[in-house]
Amino acid sequence: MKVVKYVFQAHGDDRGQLVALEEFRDIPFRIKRVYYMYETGENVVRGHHAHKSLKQILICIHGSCKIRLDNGREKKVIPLEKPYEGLYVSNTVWREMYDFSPDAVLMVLASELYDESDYIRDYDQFLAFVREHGEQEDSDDAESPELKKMQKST
Ligand code: T46
Repeated sequence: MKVVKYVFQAHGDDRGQLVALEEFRDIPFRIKRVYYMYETGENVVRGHHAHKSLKQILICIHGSCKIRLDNGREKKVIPLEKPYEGLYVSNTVWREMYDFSPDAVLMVLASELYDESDYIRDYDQFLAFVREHGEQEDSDDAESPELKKMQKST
């Protein structure tokens, strides 16, 4: 499974750091929604689902956490611990977020508005969906030449 992680440009000066994210320039889709999670309890595992069409970028803007990605054939664990790194998570990937540090803030940029009917919450249904529709994790969007420059191989 190919993991796409972006390293965003930080504009640092003697005052500190600033990261700016623009759709289609830094993020491979139109950003329709932003949400974030914080004060996640110790030993909590969030997620446990995939999506039919939603694409997202996960950025741990404070603290750290781990993301387990599963495309139905292979699983990978990606630590997120830098506020200038973003993990691209395509729709047809089962995801779990865990091992949050007490100060972790996980921010998510999403390609669609919130829609419960887009969730696949049953693992067997997820496997059937991938069999029927194929994997879309290596989407052309995420692989555009502009964005490729920012990709870090993991
Ligand atoms: C995903 C992972 C990375 C809303 O009302 N609007 C929203 O935009 C979202 C994301 C959630 N909610 C409500 C629905 C639930 O009552 O917030 C509650 C917690 O959501 P959920 O249990 O889906 O959270 P996670 O952390 O399991 O999953 C979330 C996203 O839902 C999901 O799309 O990929 O983060």
